[in-house]
Parts: sequence; C-alpha cells; structure tokens
Amino acid sequence: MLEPMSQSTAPLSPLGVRYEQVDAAALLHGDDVLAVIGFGSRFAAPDDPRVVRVALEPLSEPVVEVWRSASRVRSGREGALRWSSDGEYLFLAIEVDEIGDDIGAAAESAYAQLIAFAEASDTPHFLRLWNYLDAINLGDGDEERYRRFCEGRARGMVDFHDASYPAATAIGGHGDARRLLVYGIAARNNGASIENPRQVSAWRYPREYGRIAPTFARAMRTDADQLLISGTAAVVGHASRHEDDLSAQLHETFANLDSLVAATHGTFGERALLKAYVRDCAQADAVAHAIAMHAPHASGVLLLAGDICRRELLVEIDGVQALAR
Ligand code: 3EB
Repeated sequence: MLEPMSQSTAPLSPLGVRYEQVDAAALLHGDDVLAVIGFGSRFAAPDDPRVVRVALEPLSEPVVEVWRSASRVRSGREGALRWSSDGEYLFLAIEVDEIGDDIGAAAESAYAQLIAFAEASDTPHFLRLWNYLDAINLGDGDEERYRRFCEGRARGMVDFHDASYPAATAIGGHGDARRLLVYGIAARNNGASIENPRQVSAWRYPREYGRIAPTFARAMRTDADQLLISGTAAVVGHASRHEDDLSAQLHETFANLDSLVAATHGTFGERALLKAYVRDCAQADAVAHAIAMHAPHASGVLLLAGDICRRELLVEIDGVQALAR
C-alpha cells in the first residue's frame, strides 16, 4: 500500500542576502538570483519579475540588495503580481495604483492577490513583507493614510491562514505617485514568529492607534536560522517615546532590537544586514554614527529617506541576521 504523502520536514536552505555595488542587469544573468531591490530615482530597474524599485532615496552609498537562493530560480508574472521561486522560497512583488487616493482599497487588493498566489503554491507561508506608500502621515486621526492602509491590509488578509502574521515594515515615501508597493518572501516551511518583550504586540495595539491594529509580527525566525526583523522604532509598550529627540529614540530603538534578538538567544547586529529609515535627511549622519557604534559587526547598513508610520517617530530600523543554531 502507498504511504500517504509525508509533509516535507527538511529545513530550508539559508538565503543569501547582501548589499552590492553592481549593475542590476548583470546580476540578473544569475539563475540563483531570487530578487534584486534598488532604491531611489537613480536606480534604473531592468524589466525582470525579480526586480523591485523602492521609491526612497538612499542617504548612504547607493547599493542594490540581492537575495540569492541555493538552487535554480524560476520567475514570472501573473496579472500585476511578479514572482520568483526556487521551490523553497517564493519572492513576490505587487504595485497597485490607488484609485481616488484610496490607500485602503489598494492595500486590500495587493494583499488579497499576494495571499491567493502564495497559498496556491508549494511555498504558502509568509515570512516577511515590506510596504511602501506615499504620504504615510497625511490625514488626521483614524483618517491618517497609515491607519487606512492598516485597515485595507487587514481586509486583504481575511484568507490568511498561517498561525502568526509575517514580519513587516511599512514606510512612507515623499513622492506623489499614489502607488503602493508590497513585496516579500514566503516559504515552503513555516517560520516562528518572535514578539518583543519590551513591546505590546502590534496586533494588540489599543484603539487609540486606529480602528484596526497593524497585522505584523516583530520578527520571524526561519528554520534556516535567519531572523527577519520587522521595522523597529522607539515604541515601548504601545507608546512612542522621546518625541523630537533623535538620540533618545535611537537609544530606545537599539534597546528594542537588543531585547528582540535576545529573545532568540542571539545578539543584535552580528552578521546583520540593516536598513535605517530616516525622517529628516539632516539627521542621516547622526543615525549612521549611532548604528556604527551599536552594531559595529553589521555586514551592511543602508540609510533611506523615509517617513515612519507615527509622525513623532524619527527613525526606524529593520534587517535580517543569521542566528547561531
Ligand atoms: C511600530 O512599532 C512601528 O504596519 O507593517 C513597524 C513595522 C511599524 C511594521 C507595519 C509598522 C509596521 O508600530 C511601526
């Protein structure tokens, strides 16, 4: 008698992730390249499903972020969706124009398409998503665009089946294209979500932050022992700390990152590829200096001009780092 199909339990191969100063078009010849992410108006994005351009200007040396697989990558398009996969990991990207400035509807549409595609694949488990929208702090109270984005994202996630939300970043650009970009990574195997002992889980934020709480985990650990760290800022409990004080916000952000990574028995910053989003370009040097002091062993740091989803927050840091087994 045939055995029932066994669930695949082999752990994932680690993904390579690096910042490189190379021409994107040359990279795309590699059939191990899962994704190439470029930043700002000077990045000329080759027409390839694996390429994403984030509309935030770099405030450090321009680099491209390259995700590499351990095996051969296939890629394609389905409607507005772009995908690539090596059978273990699925990279997905979608851009949705806001119709009538309706960021909620754009988010709902993007998420519904991402989830439908991943869940129909053999790589259905979302690990990490990045969200970039214009004018994230425009509008007051519950009408602020970030809050309406959160509502639409949650509506688009009604068919989301994993036990925990993916790690995420949501950052605002300075343009006025009103086009939402969401990209990210799903995998064959579930990740383990990590919450921060210093912070209330975002999906439990109280009503004062919006009608629908943000649907993301503070980090996701893959079974290849890679830690995908969500955007982290000076939020303690659920409250923003140190309004208008960059150095205190940085200090609090590092305390959050340290406690998050300590929850996985790791040390923040070791073998870490970091991104810092800086609201005021004039503060970029101070942010770069603080990161160099606190995470001297990072393998790369990219600074981007971007707005954090609460208007009092000046800086946010995300990243990926390898954990010891
Ligand atoms: C915070 O701690 C800061 O809505 O996807 C960080 C990471 C933040 C992800 C998201 C928001 C998001 O609430 C903001």
